[in-house]
Amino acid sequence: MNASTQDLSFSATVEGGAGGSRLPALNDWVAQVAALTRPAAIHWCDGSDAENEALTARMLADGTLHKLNEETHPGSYLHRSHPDDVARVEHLTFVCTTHHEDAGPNNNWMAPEEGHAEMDALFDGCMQGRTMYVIPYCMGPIDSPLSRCGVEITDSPYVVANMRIMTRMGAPALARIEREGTFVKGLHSIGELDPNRRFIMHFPEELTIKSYGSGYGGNALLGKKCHALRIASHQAKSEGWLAEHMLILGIENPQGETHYVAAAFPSACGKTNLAMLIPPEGYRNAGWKVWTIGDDICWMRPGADGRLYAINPEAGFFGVAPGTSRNSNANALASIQSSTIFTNVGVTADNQPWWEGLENGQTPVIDWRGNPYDPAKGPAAHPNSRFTVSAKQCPSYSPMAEDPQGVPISAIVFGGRRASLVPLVFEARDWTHGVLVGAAMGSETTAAATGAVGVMRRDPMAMKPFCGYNFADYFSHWLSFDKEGAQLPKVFHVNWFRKGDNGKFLWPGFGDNLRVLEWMIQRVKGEADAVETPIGALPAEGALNLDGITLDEEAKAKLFGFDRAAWEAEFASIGEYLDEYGPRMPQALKDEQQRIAGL
Ligand code: SAT
Ligand code: MN
Repeated sequence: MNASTQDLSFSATVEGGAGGSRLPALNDWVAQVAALTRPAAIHWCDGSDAENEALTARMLADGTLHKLNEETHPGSYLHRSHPDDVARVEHLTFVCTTHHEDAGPNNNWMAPEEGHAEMDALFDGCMQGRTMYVIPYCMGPIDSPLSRCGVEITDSPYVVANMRIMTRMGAPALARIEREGTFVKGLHSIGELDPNRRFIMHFPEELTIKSYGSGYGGNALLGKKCHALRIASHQAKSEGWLAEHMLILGIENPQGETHYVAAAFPSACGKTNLAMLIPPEGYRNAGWKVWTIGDDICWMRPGADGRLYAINPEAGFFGVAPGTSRNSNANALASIQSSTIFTNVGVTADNQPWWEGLENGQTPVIDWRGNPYDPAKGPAAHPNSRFTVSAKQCPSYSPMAEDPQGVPISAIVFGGRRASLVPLVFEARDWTHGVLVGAAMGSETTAAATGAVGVMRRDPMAMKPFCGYNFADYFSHWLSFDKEGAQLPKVFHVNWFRKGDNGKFLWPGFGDNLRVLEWMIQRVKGEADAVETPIGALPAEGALNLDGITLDEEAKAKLFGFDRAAWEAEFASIGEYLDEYGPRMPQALKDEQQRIAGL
């Protein structure tokens, strides 16, 4: 152990791994945090199986985890979070930059000194009697130049177990951190799990995160939204790359050619399903395959050939359980048959995990709160209940996901949940238009964050909750990629969620979304026809393969049509939205909005 770790002004048992690092800056920070939070023990995580087994045993003993049916779900556990702690809390999430303007109207802001003072008061003595875990992790393949490292300090063993699945955690990450000397500092405590003493604060200028009072997902697994999106988007801006809320998939055609697509959708809008798409039968028989690289986050940067190369910084999936079935996502279902942590799902009489839409013929007896299931009291699984599983368990996981150079992106897709107006698919005419399409994205809210569900809000590039700086600067950054030598992907917009007058979805979705992806790839190759409209290019009649599915006239008109009057109103509202950002909003984007607003 390094001398600086021994200089603690109080005594804590140090356990696990090397019990310290070779990096004085890391040891000093751990010592400072320990002096503030006063844990009973400090555990340096090495990521080993033995460590995981010991932690699991501890969590089974104290009720943090419940063992699920070992025969049907080997190595799998259920965690029930506090019922007031089941989703991200956007109103308690802050970006603390020196200048308020740098955080932008898209973020809650606090001055850094004030933010630190607020958080440090909460952290004062909060780990007494608890073990403090030090988790070195790497976002992205350990040997990738696109990857970035962090260290999360937490008093939640559930967080450790999840971080072990979601990131490359432990000894190899620590070795990289010791070599590089820099890392993102994430401090987390579940505190009292009191919603009135809960904050998620980001200090992008210091590469620091402080999160208190929640043990749930994106609030607590700091490598995910806090680091890989909010802090990373800030880093990416200064270093010339992009940190995005996007899935990445590969589409292999019958000729054996694979095209990679990155797609941004808000939380709980089907990213995991699209990333793990199973081609419809006709496509399967013809030899089409879909490969999963990632389901939530994409880091990309221009390569020597001018194309954008992308990695998935994560190593696992933190997917929404409800709705996951053999029909909707057989790959996800196959992935979660073993070694999976389920959070806030129901359980059956024989102790199997259960959620609405599982459609396996079983019934729940216990709900997500741990009470006897009573349909009158709501669903058995919380609508934002989750599974945490290693990406390696996914049958469609691409070997290219581990490639340190990343995969070249042929198309970028933006999409939201829009019951009306927005057709199934359209193509932006160039990069600037594509950035506007992303900036103008709207979607109806979901259960992934606390608050009302089903309310339409602007969610540019699905980054509203995750962009760590002013959206106006973010759009400028996006526009800056269009420079000499760039071979940028084509940009598309999709809407799987268009409804008919009867309130039912018009497009079958799921596997059939491959038809839309096929059209995009054909457009990339210059092989498919389109009709130009002011909002972009729509598939020409017959250009998108509809063999084997029936769409009535209303569906065809709404999925492939363009309603001029309704879009005029939409563009007026987009213009108002851009104006909210004042003079910082890039003129090129405003000009683009004006160009189309005339229709
Ligand atoms: O809880 S998370 O933020 O990790 C999941 C999501 O909302 O996308
Ligand atoms: Mn997400």
